[in-house]
Amino acid sequence: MTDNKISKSNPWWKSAVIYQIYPRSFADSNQDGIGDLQGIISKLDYLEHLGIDAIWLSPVCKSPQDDNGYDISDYQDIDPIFGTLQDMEALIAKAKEHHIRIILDLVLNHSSDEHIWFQEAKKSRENPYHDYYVWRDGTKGTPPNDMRAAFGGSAWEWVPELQQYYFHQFSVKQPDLNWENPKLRQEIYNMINWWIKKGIGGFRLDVIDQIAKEPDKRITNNGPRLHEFIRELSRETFQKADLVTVGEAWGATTELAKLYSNPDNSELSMVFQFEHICLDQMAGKEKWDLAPLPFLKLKEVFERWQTELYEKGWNSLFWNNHDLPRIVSRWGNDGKYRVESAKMLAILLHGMQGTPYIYQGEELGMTNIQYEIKEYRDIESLNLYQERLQKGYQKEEIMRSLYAKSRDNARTPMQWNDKENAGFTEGKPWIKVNPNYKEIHAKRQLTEENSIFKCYQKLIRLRKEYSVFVDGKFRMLCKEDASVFAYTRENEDFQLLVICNFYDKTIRNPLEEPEPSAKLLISNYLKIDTNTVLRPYEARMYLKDFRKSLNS
Ligand code: TEU
Ligand code: CA
Repeated sequence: MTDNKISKSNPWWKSAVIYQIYPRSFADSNQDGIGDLQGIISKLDYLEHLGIDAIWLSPVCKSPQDDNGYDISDYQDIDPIFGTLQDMEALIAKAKEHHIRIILDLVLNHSSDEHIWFQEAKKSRENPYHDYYVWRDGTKGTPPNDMRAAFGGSAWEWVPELQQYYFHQFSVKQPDLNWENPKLRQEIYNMINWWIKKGIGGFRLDVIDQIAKEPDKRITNNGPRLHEFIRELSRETFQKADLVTVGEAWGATTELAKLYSNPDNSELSMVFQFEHICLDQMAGKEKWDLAPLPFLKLKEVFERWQTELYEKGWNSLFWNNHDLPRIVSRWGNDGKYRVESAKMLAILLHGMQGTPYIYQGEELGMTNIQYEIKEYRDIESLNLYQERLQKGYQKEEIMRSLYAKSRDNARTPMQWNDKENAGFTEGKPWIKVNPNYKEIHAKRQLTEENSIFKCYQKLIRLRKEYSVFVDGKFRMLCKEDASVFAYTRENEDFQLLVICNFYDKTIRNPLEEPEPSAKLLISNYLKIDTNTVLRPYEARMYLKDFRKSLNS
């Protein structure tokens, strides 16, 4: 029975669960070693069985693949490694039959340098496309300033024919688009509306907080015109249809998130913010300099986001994506307690307010990888290795950073079964499969009764069953406890109670026995004999139904 309060006043995406697919690593249909659209179509049964409502597809548009598709050379065509436009149309149609919407990844901060706009733009300063990008005069060897690109090196690239530099926040093959130019903005809106007509269910907006850059002032994210641009973009495109939109915003604070996700729908549905991800990068520390994970800080960040966006905005809930290490290897335990800790992290996240995202393989508890340096494929990882070697770092130290944080941790092929290459391809995979596929794979977890997959499946089902998952008010419990993460969510009909032991030691349960009327909705241990202790990574979710206690 579904609680009918869920559907009444809320948009569909507030009770939805979204699954992210990184297409090149998901399923290969033609055995060239690269995942593709037909591969995804062949797995729609699996995804419907899991219960998800939408797929966020990492970029599949035409691209030289310098940054695995985040460098787009034609926004209205599909890259041949993934298939054709017909395959994309087939995916949209077939997914719909499985009640699944397709969310496209829009990369609007930059294009590929092989996009026709950039090819034209660099022909002359007078070319009509020149101003689609960000140029500055200068002299060779003396860039306008010392800004750095995210993947290493200067953010400025010299073009001798024009005697100008162009600006790129990511690789040299990803020139930044100039959003100050209204003609460029209009081209982007036309392109998005073309996709909306094709039946796209929503959009994920790559580094959207970086579009309003002002490099002369060293401004990259949260530029002065950012929200003006987003509101225009939304008005001209998204608001015309019933879509979900999620902006990637590394620079988002709760205050900014309330603007982005204003319930009046003037901007986006929600943003991805990264405060709970970058906890070890506080105080000027760089991503690659490893530091211990601060648990109390994690709790503080979640509490703040859950509380401040309540009725004023909307959260996205995620542990993983294609840029991040696997959560079970980061906050969990990918050895002895892999199953328990993966489920605990799922239960913890899925009880909160917001739209949960599951990154491919997360539902199986897939883990990080340790490659030899020559086996890495990611441009960021490879550039970092060279840069740090030159700076005099020890090889072992750099490898430790890559083991912990390389984006390739998330990009190993999906583990479907225990056959060669985990059933991902019969060809040679573009990136090596994690050798633990013999143990960790979908086929096994589909049959096992208490698998991680089954835990995710149940959490998705529960979200659709009880309105408290959507609108319950969050309250943090045991704030100062250094190993327990516990909270309640409450609306007029229900109270949800979630309690998790975050570490591998058995501890005393700081909470009192839940009332006998409270029902255990889900947990990660088979039997609960005693309430006085919490076992390693133990997680429990209880539901109190106020309607029942009224009646009885
Ligand atoms: O990522 C934005 C970004 O700044 C980081 O996630 C980046 O990948 C890295 O972690 C920096 O250390 C988005 C996409 O998700 C990513 O895959 C792209 O490479 C990037 O934008 C450029 O389009
Ligand atoms: Ca293929």
